[in-house]
Amino acid sequence: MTEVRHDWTKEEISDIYHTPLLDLIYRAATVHRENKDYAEVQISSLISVKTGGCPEDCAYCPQAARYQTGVNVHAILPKEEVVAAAQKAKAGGASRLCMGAAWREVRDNRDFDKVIEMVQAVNELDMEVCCTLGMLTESQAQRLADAGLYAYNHNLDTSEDDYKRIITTRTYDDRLKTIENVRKAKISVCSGGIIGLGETVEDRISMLKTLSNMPQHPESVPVNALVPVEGTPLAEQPRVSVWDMVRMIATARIVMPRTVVRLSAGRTEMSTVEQALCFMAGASSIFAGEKLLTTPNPAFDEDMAMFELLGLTPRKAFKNGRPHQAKNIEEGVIA
Ligand code: SAM
Ligand code: DTB
Ligand code: SF4
Repeated sequence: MTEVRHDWTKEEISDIYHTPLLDLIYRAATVHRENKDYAEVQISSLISVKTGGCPEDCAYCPQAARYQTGVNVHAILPKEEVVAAAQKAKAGGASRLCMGAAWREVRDNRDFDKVIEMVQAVNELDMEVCCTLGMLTESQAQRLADAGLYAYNHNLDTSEDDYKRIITTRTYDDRLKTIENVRKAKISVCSGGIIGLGETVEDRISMLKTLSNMPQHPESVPVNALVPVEGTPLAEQPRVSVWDMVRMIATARIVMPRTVVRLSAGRTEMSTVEQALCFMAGASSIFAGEKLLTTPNPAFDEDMAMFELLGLTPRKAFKNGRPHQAKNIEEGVIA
């Protein structure tokens, strides 16, 4: 197994990122094989439990109230609808359901009580449950953990320096604080970013430095390609090249060798060949199901055909135990 480091410098990460492409893929694939069952891919399915009307100004997001994006705004879903979606996702091969809410932060109100009930209900289906609800206090994180939450998604999106260009209604420190609160509650941390926002390569490297220098690496790191949505300030951004996706995934794999690197938003624009390169470069997870939160994603059947073709198998739920039983990722206990 590769040594897990928390002291990567920008120069080191930059050298890795800029390695000639085939050498980079080869190195990342080697690290992947030394640390993980490379043919096993974790499948998460997303559901938006509260859509649109968000007070934040994230420049990429179709759910921000201030942009006219035509998103189908709705209040919190009934628990039954979420349970039905979880059952469908499980039948489609997903081991994890991730519930998203267009909130700036969690408030201690009836809606949070409803989310807690959803977490309990999905947990009872023997699925890993993940939430992405915005900022959390320590006690809210604990409440989610007590309800059986497995993971919490809270992305850094870009570098600390670039953050103000993308979001002005909260700070990078707010983001890091929530991640710390999630850690304290012994919930598995899912945190990554988006490429294609107009960031520089240095910004990508700087974000990977922040993630890989955390005292404990996030158990999962989603790498999203921007899905440009009409009405958002980033609607006219060109699509990122698959080579940038591959470089980002490979570099994340090398600097965080035991982490689950998720090939996230943007797959509808990618061919099977391009996705295969991402798996080769160390991706070990996807979001499956025909929708992400509000935008399209490949259907379960298409993904299963791809898995069959590439010889990949879906990871079983709770393969590495439950987070509160785990000691830490360095021992490869949870992911
Ligand atoms: N409101 C919560 C928050 O911001 O943490 C949770 C939901 S938010 C939609 C979850 C993540 O989705 C964001 O942090 C961002 O990384 C990703 N995301 C949103 N819109 C996207 C887009 N158009 N393309 C790619 N990723 C996107
Ligand atoms: C993550 O990193 N990507 C997912 C999940 N975490 C919540 C969300 C992608 C959203 C893409 C735009 C949309 O569908 O609204
Ligand atoms: Fe709101 Fe999250 Fe979208 Fe930002 S990314 S506008 S916080 S839903």
